[in-house]
Amino acid sequence: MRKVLLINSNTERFPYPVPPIGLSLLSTIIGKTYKVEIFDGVFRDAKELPSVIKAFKPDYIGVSIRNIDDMVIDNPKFYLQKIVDDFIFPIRQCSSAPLILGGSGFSIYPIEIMRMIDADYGVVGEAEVSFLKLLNALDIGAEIDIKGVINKNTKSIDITYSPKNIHTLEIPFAEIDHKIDFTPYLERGVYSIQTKRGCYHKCIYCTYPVLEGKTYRMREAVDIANEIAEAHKRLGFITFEFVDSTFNDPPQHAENICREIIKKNINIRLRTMGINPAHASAELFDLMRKAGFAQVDSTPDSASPKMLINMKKNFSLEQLKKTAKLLRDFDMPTMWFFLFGGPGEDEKTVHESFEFISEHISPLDMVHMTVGLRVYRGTELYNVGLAEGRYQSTDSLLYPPYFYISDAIKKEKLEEILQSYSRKHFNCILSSESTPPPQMMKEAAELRANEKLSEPMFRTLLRIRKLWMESGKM
Ligand code: B12
Repeated sequence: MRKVLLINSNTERFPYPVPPIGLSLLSTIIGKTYKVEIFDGVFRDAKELPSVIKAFKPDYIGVSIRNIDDMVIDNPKFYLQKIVDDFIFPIRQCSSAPLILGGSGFSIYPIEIMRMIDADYGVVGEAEVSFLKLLNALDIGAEIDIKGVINKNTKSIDITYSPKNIHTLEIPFAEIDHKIDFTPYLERGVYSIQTKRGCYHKCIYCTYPVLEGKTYRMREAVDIANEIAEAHKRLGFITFEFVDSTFNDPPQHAENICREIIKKNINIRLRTMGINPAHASAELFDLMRKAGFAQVDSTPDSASPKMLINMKKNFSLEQLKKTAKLLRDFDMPTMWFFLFGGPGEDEKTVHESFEFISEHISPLDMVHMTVGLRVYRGTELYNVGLAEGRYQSTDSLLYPPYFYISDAIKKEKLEEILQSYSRKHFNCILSSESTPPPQMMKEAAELRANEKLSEPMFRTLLRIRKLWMESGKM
């Protein structure tokens, strides 16, 4: 049996370590015909890689590139260079196995990254089918002509993956804990679950439709509940997190998933990103609470009626207010995300968002405020910036990361307003300042232990932040 080493090159542990669900899925698919091992860079030191390669002697090496940068405008973390230094370079030094790249970060910049990294092949987008085909073709020395597969000489590729007329998603259970040592994730991490792929929203800056396609492909609700129940049986009381672009779209899918989980009658904690206000309802939140949801992320990006239109959000301010009220009524701990600086943003629109934040968001909930929108090819914002002459079509925007900020407000003014707001509102935090200092983490951990708090960590951190701000410590 030929051997494949899959490497998770994501070493980021903020805001918490995320397990390699994509590699776990690939491992299940190719594991039927190949011997597979996953090296998980989140918790294993990349320095161990050469000895792992020497012992395992892989015929192929696949490296997953999830994060390129952290999308923070000031002092951005640029992960890619570290991946080259800590993973790619040592791999090339100790193995001549074909090196294959993939992953969501890679798929946003496939051509640029193939040029930057000395790899043999790259698989763009989801890879359950194409990666297996590539390995099979390499086994027999066949010509490589597979949709989504590129090499160093590829000049261009249509990165928009849009399967037509497919409504179901058939993927195996990821069984992440069978593929990697899951023990360290039990402390601060989550168990990732994907319920569908695709996104039909048109938010101008977003890569999700580019990466996953513009139509939803859904798994059966009962399968998702079974996957959760089985993992729960193996691991006990853990947090499961949905990694879908938006959780409650289509709404019936989300509701059905909750109903199936409720039927299992298991003690778990659930969380999700992407609560879309257009389809939030009391029925949905009631089901979510009963299923075990302990916290959600809500990403309206703005609460200015003008900006909701400019950013092509699919909901109105009224729907957003209704969602905020439902979240408070159902006492659902929520992390809110706002993106400031999109096309047309000015002082008035920023203040409109703040009006909403002050009046409708519980002070117990955290509000993340990001300055500037990271621009990616394949998005409408990219074309806006191009038309405004901010960059040329030949500029890659990969490094340094390019951020869009409306000329009607400019970076300095925007930062000044957000900073002054965050000084007055302890629950409003700039993305660039969102990593809690070690002392704050320590105090939060102590408070949780002493008071036996089971609330989400962000709420405990906000308590400490409030104390620090009131006592002038920050
Ligand atoms: C869910 C999610 C989150 C959740 C994670 C929750 C969790 N439990 O995992 C949260 C909100 C915490 C999060 C945080 C961050 N995220 Co995020 N996240 C996503 C999202 C929406 C889905 C990722 C996912 O799990 N997909 C499902 C799995 C099954 O797909 P996959 O991993 O892509 O794998 C498939 C393919 O890529 C491919 N593949 C993967 N690896 C390999 C390897 C080989 C060899 C091959 C051949 C193929 C292959 O095959 C797989 C199966 O088809 C993506 C956007 C997207 N739609 O992809 C952004 C995304 C990955 N995140 C991104 C970023 C930047 C971040 C943060 C750095 C943001 C921040 N400043 O905090 C952090 C980093 C967190 C960390 N510790 O790494 C960016 C990365 C691009 C970039 N700019 O660098 C993305 C692409 C969003 C974007 N802006 O476009 N994220």
